[in-house]
Amino acid sequence: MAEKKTDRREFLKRSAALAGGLGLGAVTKTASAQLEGPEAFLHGTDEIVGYGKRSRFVNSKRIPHGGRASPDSFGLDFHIAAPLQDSVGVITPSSLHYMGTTRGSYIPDIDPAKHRLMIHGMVERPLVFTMEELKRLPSVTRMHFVECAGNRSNRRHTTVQETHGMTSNAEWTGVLLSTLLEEAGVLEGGEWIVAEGVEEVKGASTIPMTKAMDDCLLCYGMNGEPVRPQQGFPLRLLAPGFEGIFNVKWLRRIKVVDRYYMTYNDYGHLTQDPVTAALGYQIGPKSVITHPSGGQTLPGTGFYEVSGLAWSGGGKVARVEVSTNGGQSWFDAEIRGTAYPMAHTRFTFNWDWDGSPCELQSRCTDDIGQLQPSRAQASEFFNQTPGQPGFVRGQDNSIQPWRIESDGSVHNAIA
Ligand SMILES: Nc1nc2c(c(=O)[nH]1)N[C@H]1C(S)=C(S)[C@@H](COP(=O)(O)O)O[C@H]1N2
Ligand SMILES: [Mo]
Repeated sequence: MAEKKTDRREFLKRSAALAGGLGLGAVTKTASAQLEGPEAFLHGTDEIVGYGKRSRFVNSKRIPHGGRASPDSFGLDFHIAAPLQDSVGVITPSSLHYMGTTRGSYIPDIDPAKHRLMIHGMVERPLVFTMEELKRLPSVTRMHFVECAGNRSNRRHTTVQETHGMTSNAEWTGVLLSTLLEEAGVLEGGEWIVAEGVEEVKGASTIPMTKAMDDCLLCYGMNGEPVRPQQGFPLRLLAPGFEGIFNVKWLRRIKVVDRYYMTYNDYGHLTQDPVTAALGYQIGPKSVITHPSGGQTLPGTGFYEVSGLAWSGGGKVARVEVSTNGGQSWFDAEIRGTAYPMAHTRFTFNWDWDGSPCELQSRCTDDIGQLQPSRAQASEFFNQTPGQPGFVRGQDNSIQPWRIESDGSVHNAIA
């Protein structure tokens, strides 16, 4: 009880400080305008009663990634980026979740009643499951991000959707892969699994057994409803924190094998050692400010809540820092809500903009102590040709700078 009272008093004190000290007055200057009624009323269409739809005044949309049309002239779908600039909280709505297909795909239209998952290879008992059977098993629900290894920022990108839109975060529900592997009984020497989707290129990936037994999930649920067709309906593999490509969609087969298999997807992951592989597949600690971000405009000086997302394939987000002077000094941002392992975590930073040009950056530290690198550090690490700018290969988890001009416009500040 006593604790509650203190909390409340603290809150009021803080609010007062915010209203006075940070110039919230400027934010509320339109409050005296005439209040108007709604334009119209929405009636009992299927959109209201059957399956809800967002307001027609909300038009946040995904866009094809990397200048490649999706669908292309053959009707194949390629990577599509999520509008992170409009995101609030940590959940990406299923309709806005980024979408990845390795080499372009027709999205399979699968009847869940006919779908089967086979577990075979180096196991005591090969097993085949219907979706109904999978749903009878003990389930888990977890928050996890997925990120494409091709989620890279470059100086031609103007918005955070272009620089970082190939990652999203959802609440996933399904069965732990370990539950099924234990049921099948992995034989001595079964060090890897190959997971395969139903489409022509099969979306196959080779994953170390330690990861498979640790936290891999076979998901049928996403954000409280069945996984969407674009995300792998009726069943997808989730390898938390691993590069997007390992999260096999439209999953139909898991084969336990004794060595690394060179699948179509694995051309970029040439390592035969399960431990090196597991580390190399992990997304590094990463963060980005989503507001203010490229293409947005600050309407005036005064108080702003700087807000962004942080994540890491190595664990939970432990700390996020924000710089308002191009990385010369750093201040702790506030972590909003719970930082879950391998999940987007929202951070905020109270900021008073004095109207002068400046550069905003954020950097993340995860709970195994990894710190997000600067762009120079990351590109030095990955660049095979010293002295050449840009990334030759490898993930880009470097710090994203946003420049604010004195007119309030926000720009990508990558040199
Ligand atoms: N079956 C299958 N699974 C796949 C792919 C694919 O082409 N086929 N693409 C992968 C890639 S490259 C990425 S980045 C992620 C994207 O997951 P999402 O579409 O749910 O965001 O799925 C992976 N799983
Ligand atoms: Mo991807």
